[in-house]
Amino acid sequence: TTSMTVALAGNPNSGKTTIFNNITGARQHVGNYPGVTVEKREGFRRFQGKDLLFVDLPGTYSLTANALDELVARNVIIDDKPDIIVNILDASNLERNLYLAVQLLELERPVVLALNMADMAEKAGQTINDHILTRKLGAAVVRTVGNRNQGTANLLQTVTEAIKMNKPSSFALDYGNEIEAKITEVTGILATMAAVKYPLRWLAIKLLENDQDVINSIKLMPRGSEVLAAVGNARAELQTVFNDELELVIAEARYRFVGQVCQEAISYQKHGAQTTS
Ligand code: GDP
Ligand code: K
Ligand code: MG
Repeated sequence: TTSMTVALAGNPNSGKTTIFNNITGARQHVGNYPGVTVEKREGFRRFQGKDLLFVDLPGTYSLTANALDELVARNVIIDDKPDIIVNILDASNLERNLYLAVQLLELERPVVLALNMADMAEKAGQTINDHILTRKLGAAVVRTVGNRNQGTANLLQTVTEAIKMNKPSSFALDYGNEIEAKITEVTGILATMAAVKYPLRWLAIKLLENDQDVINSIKLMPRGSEVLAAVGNARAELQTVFNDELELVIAEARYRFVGQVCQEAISYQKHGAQTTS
């Protein structure tokens, strides 16, 4: 029988490898991704009678085509289609970590959010409302403290349930009327093309961001030039509207969304008002 695949994604130093080790113990293998020197770490865990294959993806802050680690991380998700992505977040730096989370959610795979470093967030006087995060992002939230191996069983339970539900992320950040109109237009063209391996909305956004990796692969497809011409026109129009590079406008929309989520989901205790030491 084939095992289910769980990809661990997250910012560098969010505790991914710690949690990977907590889960897989000695049952792991380290190699490289084909053709590149990026480390590939895989390990098995049997849970409730099922074998789970865990893949520790390279740590990244974003999923652009400008960095090899980021490209490897997103291509594993797109090409290998892990049954679920577990996004390990440093809960004490939630805003910065959610910037990657929204990009993972846009890839339309099932996602579980693990708020790791829950101890550090508490020490900093932060209270994070899981329900608001789940409502805003459409993904289950669990808490872990990786270096104390806390929350591991709960994470495995939540992952197992999410695999059973097999519900791809339907998260869609609202980029505003002008950009959304162009996303719809480009998605419409992409939908009529054969054998596009990417999630279409994600692909349309990446093309509008001038992502060279997806541009290169679309170029090779039948009617690729038609799509790229439409994307070029859309970019030119939008850059006139915003008077700025479209990739920056799109990045700012993500930052703005993440900022709003944090404003709603995190409350801060006054210094010295903490009940724990
Ligand atoms: P990675 O870069 O995401 O793989 O992060 P690592 O697993 O290497 O962890 C980075 C550091 O954070 C290590 O020193 C871990 O021991 C520590 N760490 C991991 N999880 C936690 C946690 O929940 N709380 C605290 N305080 N430290 C943690
Ligand atoms: K590290
Ligand atoms: Mg690591």
